[in-house]
Amino acid sequence: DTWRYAFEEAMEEVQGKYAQKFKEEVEANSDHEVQLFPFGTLGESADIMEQAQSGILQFVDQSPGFTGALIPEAQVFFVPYLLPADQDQLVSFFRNSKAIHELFPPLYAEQGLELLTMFPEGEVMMTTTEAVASPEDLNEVKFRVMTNPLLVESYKAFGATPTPLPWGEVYGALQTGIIQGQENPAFFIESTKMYEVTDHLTRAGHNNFTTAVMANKEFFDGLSDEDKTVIQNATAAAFDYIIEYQTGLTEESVEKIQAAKPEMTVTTLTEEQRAPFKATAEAVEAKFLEIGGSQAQAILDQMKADLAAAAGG
Ligand code: 6CS
Repeated sequence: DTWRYAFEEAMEEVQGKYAQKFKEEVEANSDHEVQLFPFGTLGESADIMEQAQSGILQFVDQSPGFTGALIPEAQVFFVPYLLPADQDQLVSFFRNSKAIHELFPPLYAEQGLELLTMFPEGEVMMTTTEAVASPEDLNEVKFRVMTNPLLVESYKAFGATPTPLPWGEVYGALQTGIIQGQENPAFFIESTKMYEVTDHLTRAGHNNFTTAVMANKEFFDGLSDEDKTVIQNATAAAFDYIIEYQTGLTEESVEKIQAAKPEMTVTTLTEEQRAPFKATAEAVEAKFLEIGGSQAQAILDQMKADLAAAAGG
């Protein structure tokens, strides 16, 4: 039989690479086939999630950036400066986090989803039409964010006017001036040519892009133990692969952006410049506890314990 798997990016972007590896592993170790649906073939993130919940799709990759309304606790990934900038610590967190492996799965299960994995896609960077060195520079800037209430709050705290939009509308909205900024990992800014419609790239170090892969729960629960093992092994192999795949990807992508558009400014904010952005974290965290669902406190506490463990402390 054929299992259908949709994701939010193109085939040669990070989620597509992950999905291709997952497919390869499943097909090498079972008689099942996996059919891949990249961004645009079945709709926006919200559409593919609905299709996975209803069982039209067996697998879906949807980032917490779009899962906020469904699972309010998943908004925790938008508390700025919560995840570490250090790649080894970040990977260790994703591998070992009790929040991810034990606390989140029941929350996804309530929505008819079997959470298979979460993985990082890279440092999030801002691209804007005017240079950004401080929250004041974001004043009056209509800044596109994913449709996640806490991400909206975090950009409000950064001084911007957050504008939640599905991905498919972002390029056009920048082109026509409806918005003047957006954030994404470098590989995605490069592959989707966001640099064509913005002029300044800013690294505030405030986040890493997290994504999640899920199966329809009824489908998953109905599988034989053997098939469940095939899926779990494919998930683990694809996780290792996608971490390895991303080695050097961020800096290579920044270089490609600069080569494609030499006049694009690339600015890594200094610790001093980051300070006012970092100062917003406490208020955004408080907001998370307010709007992050009944398990918000438990998730945040566990995340912090997991992050401390990943930091070796
Ligand atoms: O900004 C977005 O909406 C998209 N960014 C990435 C890196 N992946 C998918 C998502 O839709």
